[in-house]
Amino acid sequence: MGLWYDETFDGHTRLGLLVKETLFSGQSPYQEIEVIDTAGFGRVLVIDGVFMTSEHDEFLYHEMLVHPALTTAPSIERVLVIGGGDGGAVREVLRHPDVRECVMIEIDEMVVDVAKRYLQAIATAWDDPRLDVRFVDGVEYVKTSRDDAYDAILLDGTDPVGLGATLFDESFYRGCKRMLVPGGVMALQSESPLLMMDVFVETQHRLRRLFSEVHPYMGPVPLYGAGTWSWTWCSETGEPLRPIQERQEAIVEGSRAYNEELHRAAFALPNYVKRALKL
Ligand code: SPD
Repeated sequence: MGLWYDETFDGHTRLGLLVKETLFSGQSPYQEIEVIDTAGFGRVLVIDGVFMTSEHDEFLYHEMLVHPALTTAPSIERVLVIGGGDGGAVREVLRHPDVRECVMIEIDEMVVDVAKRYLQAIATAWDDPRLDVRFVDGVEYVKTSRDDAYDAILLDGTDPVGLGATLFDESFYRGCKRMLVPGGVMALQSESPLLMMDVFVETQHRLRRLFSEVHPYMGPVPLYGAGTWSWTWCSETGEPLRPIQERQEAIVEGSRAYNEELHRAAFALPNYVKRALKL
């Protein structure tokens, strides 16, 4: 039979991974952190019993969080990532040669330490001189940061329960908007419409009250919530389907998932989502 690790999504659905070995298990001041080596998904980071990222499918999540925003923002010299302690998002940000500075705000230093030790296949950009990692609370950071500080902001948080819930607050989004330059782009992970429709819809409503342009997009991430995942592109101006061609071409080369067609297709929403959003 072997040892299985199950994540229970909503009390009546779970995903189980066959564990070859538990590589790390520890308690930080904030959360329980584990790294398991699995037969199907390679090494998997688990926080408070929730699968966060896996060697096998992390590219599907991180490339789609980062590149729709960074190929469409007018400028991407200064980029902020909030969360993302596994390092996958900043790795993708720093593939863009136009990025001059990437600040990553992660509350839990242990997540980064663990990623550096056990998730080297995912977290490959720690030594990039453009990266500035700060271990502070994202909510506090946003409250105290200056206006117009960033060209693009990426929110790579956990699910909206416990520690991660504050990264879904309207006041937090308002602070992020204030930190964006005019025309800047924010993208965030916005949960699974299939499994967490209420959270997805409420998130869209909060964002729509703040930004003129709010565009959810979708893609597969087998590790999360029954496989269907969403992200949301937000800005005051512009639109997500007008990527800057040279920037996009440069990043498609070398991406495992992201390309021009996928960028366009991801913003085509299925009817059940359009109806839920009254689009
Ligand atoms: N259900 C898990 C959702 C996790 C989303 N963020 C993962 C962080 C990966 N960098």
